[in-house]
Amino acid sequence: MAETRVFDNLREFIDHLDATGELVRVRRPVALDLEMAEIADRTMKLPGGGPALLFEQPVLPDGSRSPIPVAINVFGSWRRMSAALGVERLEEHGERIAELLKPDVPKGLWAKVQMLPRLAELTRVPPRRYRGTPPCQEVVYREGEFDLTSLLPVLRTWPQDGGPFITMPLVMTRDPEGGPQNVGMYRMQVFGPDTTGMHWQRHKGGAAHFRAWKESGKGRMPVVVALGGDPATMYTPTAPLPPGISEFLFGGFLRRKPVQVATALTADLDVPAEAEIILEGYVDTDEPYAVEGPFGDHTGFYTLEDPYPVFHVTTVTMRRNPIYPATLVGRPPVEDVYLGGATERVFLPLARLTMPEIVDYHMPPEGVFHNLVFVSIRKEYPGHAFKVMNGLWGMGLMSLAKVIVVVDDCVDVQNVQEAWWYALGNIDPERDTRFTMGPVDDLDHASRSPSFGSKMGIDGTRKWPEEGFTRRWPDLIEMDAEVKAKVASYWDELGIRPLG
Ligand SMILES: Cc1cc2nc3c(=O)[nH]c(=O)nc-3n(C[C@H](O)[C@H](O)[C@H](O)COP(=O)(O)O)c2cc1C
Ligand SMILES: [Mn+2]
Repeated sequence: MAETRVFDNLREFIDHLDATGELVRVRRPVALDLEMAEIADRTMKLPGGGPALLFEQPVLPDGSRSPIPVAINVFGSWRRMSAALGVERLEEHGERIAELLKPDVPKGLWAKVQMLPRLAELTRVPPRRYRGTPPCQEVVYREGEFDLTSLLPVLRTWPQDGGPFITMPLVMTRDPEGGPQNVGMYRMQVFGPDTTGMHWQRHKGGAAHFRAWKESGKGRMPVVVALGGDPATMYTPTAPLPPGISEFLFGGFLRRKPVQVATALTADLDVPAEAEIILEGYVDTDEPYAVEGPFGDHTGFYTLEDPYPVFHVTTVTMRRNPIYPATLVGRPPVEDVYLGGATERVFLPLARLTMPEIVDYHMPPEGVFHNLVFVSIRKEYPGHAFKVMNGLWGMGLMSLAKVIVVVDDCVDVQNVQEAWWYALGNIDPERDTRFTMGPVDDLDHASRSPSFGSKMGIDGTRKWPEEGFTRRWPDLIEMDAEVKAKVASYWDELGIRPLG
């Protein structure tokens, strides 16, 4: 495994991107209202995802300059996403997880000794408490001393958006009974000087905690939001970790170095000590919801107005010279392709734990994560493709998948054209598709009711006689290995190249 750098905070990561030619500093003043989003969108749609951007002179809606620069697209390429997670290839983390999940304790002393590094990795994982005043609490604004609408350079990204939205927050909550805290990335619409929306959708960790607080009758639920942190930790709230698995623990695992945490000033919640900005406050479970949205969303459509809880900010802490991290959410492809892509690679071994027949899966950007999942399997029995679909529809946030297409292991599902070619050629549509029902993503604007709808499974595998296929199934075309090798040996001499 290649040794790669571990970054302790966002500014170190940005300096690294600057030094390696992955960052463009935008020095001219750029309006936070729509203009910055247009630059970000043009950048993210460049081949390979474009560079990271640091806007040094964000212009607030009243025409004044914010002293806080805005970082966008820091995760927006495979190279940057890998660097953020401390690896050269994202698959390395999948391999590390697969290694940890191996159930066998080997026999023999030497084999046991060889296992030790695997276990030592885990002792380096739990978060550590920062000693002294953490960087994220260098400056403190108490109630009445701040106005979010001018303090933070928050973007309004699309013309019909209901207002400015904080798009890259780490939202920390805890169950009223205690236990590990959750960290999720849920957008926050800035409503006023000290209030925002809290857009945790019903299937998410924050929403589950909210329901538990409401049931407990305890009223105000403490919520703390971090902006920034080390880049691995900044990614973790986007990952579909099972409930109860700590994002900070996972961040430490990815970094191979503990996440430094500090206790928030007003709540029993931990924050990444190296964050740029912290918003502390509460959601009052007895307060009526407020209208959130519309918001130009991951789907490429606007998510319409919907009622969501209100986050009251009572304290803001920050570094002396903070950087404000943001992302642009919108029509694909944007930065979330790489955040979601990292999750796809890192979580493959977990899917394989219960379904070892899965060779690979892929959620292409045009499917916006939940709309389309390609899966390749080693088919071993009749109906195997349907077994795998049903398994995926029962697995965490994968349960939200709208269309699942299963193909054989010879197909590279990362190659979407290849996956469609194979699946479409192999189906008799009536025989090989099935519909079922289940929870769907809250962002789905087509489902019959919010967050509930139908699903389609497509069995694109080679059909077996036991599945009722009585005709002869043809072989795939493949050239003889010998002939291929012969032509390959003199191919370059022929001068056959792509035109212009
Ligand atoms: C840029 C970005 C913005 C997101 N915004 C939201 C959001 O507003 N609401 C939401 O429920 N999920 C949102 N998500 C998805 C969640 O972060 C994701 O489902 C995560 O797994 C939730 O973590 P949890 O299981 O701890 O709740 C967003 C993801 C990204 C990458
Ligand atoms: Mn979680």
